[in-house]
Amino acid sequence: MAQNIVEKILKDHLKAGEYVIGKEIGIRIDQTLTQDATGTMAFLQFEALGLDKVKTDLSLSYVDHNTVQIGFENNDDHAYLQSVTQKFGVVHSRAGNGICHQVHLERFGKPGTTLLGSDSHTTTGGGIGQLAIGAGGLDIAVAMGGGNFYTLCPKVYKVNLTGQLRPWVTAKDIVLKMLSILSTKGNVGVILEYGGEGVKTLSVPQRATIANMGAEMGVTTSIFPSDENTRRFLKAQQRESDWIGLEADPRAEYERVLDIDLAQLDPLAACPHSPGNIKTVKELAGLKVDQVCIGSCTNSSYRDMTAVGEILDGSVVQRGISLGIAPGSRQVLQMITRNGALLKMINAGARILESACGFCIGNHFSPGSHGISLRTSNRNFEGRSGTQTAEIYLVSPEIAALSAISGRVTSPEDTHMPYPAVAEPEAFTIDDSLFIFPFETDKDIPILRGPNIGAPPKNDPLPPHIAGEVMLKLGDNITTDHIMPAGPRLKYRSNIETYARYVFEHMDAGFSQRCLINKKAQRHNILVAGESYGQGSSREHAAMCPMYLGVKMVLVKSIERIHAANLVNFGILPLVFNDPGDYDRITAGDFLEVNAARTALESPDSICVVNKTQNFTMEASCQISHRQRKILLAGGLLNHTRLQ
Ligand code: MIC
Ligand code: SF4
Repeated sequence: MAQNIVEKILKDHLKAGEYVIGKEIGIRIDQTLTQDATGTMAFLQFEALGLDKVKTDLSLSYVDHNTVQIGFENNDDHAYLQSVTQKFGVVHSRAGNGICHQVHLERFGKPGTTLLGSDSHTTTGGGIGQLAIGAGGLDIAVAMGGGNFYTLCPKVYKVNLTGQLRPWVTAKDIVLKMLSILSTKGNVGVILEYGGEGVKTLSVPQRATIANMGAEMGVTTSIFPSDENTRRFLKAQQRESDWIGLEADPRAEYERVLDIDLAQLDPLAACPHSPGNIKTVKELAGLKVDQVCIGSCTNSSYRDMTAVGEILDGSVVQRGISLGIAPGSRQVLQMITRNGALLKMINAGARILESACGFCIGNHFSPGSHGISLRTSNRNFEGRSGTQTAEIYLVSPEIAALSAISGRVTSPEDTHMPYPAVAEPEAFTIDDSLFIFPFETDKDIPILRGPNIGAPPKNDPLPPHIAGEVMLKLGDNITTDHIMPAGPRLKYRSNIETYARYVFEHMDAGFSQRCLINKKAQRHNILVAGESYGQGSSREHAAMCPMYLGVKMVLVKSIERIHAANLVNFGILPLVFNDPGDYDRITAGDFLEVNAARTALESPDSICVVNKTQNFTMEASCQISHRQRKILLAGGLLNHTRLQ
């Protein structure tokens, strides 16, 4: 039977379940990646599983998120990761080597294989024809131990690209166009497979930009064929032997087909405060800008950076604008040093930032109050930049660079500058000296645990009855950045007791205190929210810290894939209203009850929730698999795995 690319890879990796769309399947994972902000917990949990070595073909640990190092905490994390990875047979990419997704694409991504990463933008690997999925750290720990990864057998949408991009229209605009079609919600259980003649006009880094921001649509991942462009990229990375050809069979079937004519696209921008809020750059032209940030795992390749250098060449950044540029990897930085693009940036007055996540995660470079910041990254959630009142617009590197010179959002029609077409290099600079490759003899290496390294928190099995107060009633599109802020709090990722103080920090400063008081008095805490709860990051801390605070249940209109899995992994009951109208009948502070919660899970489509305060009942469902039900009953995946 004719197969699409997704089917080919999934069937080749199928370990549990049947290949039936919408049903849960377990797949073998060939490669894993972790980064420092989620990796410390992933490895602490791996240690708790009691295994002596990772069982994947290749596991990577990157240090790229917490490199600001104000105080001892980040450095403690790096030292822990360097030692723990050597002990367990994991390759470690040291701080300074670059952003995990960019570096992984350059040096390790392999077409036709599976990659699971504790970061939602692991999907970037789809650009090289890898089935690359983001998940919570505990899922990665299990996969590193050789366990299957469980996910819904996906609905596959084909994105049929035709034509060719016009000058100044970029890969970023293709994915922003996709966001304008599919939006940021309602795409749970979907994989996007790109195909059509237009694909041939896109290089691997351009495809990676598109696959990267699939995460913003909430799809499981996106994937491109592996073709001659892929082979050329791998050859230029001295990895041609990693290439295999991969394409859909001619009559492969898809759940849906979306057609995009590349020649019809315009430069686009995602406006505050959602990656799905799309306008054309032309519509925004003239808007005064305060800051421009170029980089992040979406747009920091050699090609992007060289184009930026060309645009900035001979100009100086407009007064009043701060331009920060973070090349995506040490390889990119080395190459733009050699080709002169870096000097052009420096001459233009750009502030050259470390090859790391930096501004993207609000680690530094926060805009001023009410500042307007143009960024090439993938998320513009309110407050994520570190400034609650800032307004972030997401654009291509080319538009960002043009606007940094003029001080206003600039549409290419308003300049006479020729478009800087940059060719992919024949050979990338290969220097793997910042990777630490483990040796057999590293088994006895001591693990370094500074005071910032805590332990994974423990949880009890799911209680027989859940009864508690609605501690917070939230609206639609609550992101994991709302739940568990990053920025200056990132350094507490390895220390749950401290990090938990900041849950919902910017929405309700007293939240964690109130929860802890209830927990002490043995009362449960409950959260109520609207559509698309838990969008964004894969950070399992957005479930782990609420668990630590005694949150036992969330009741929402809909929930995003990674966060839903994380809630189950940490023993929190995820319930979805059967009638979304019931959401309006609940007030914060109401007392809710689910009687006989453990047995109620046996009829997961109609679980009765009683509102004791207002005296009415509602029905909700718990859309999880049989396997997940056991995890939930055990109080989370760690307990469940130990029981087994
Ligand atoms: C993000 O972009 O939000 C992050 C920071 O990379 C997260 C991971 C994290 O929270 O550590 C992600 O995308 O999963
Ligand atoms: Fe890092 Fe930003 Fe990419 Fe997340 S989205 S991995 S914070 S660069």
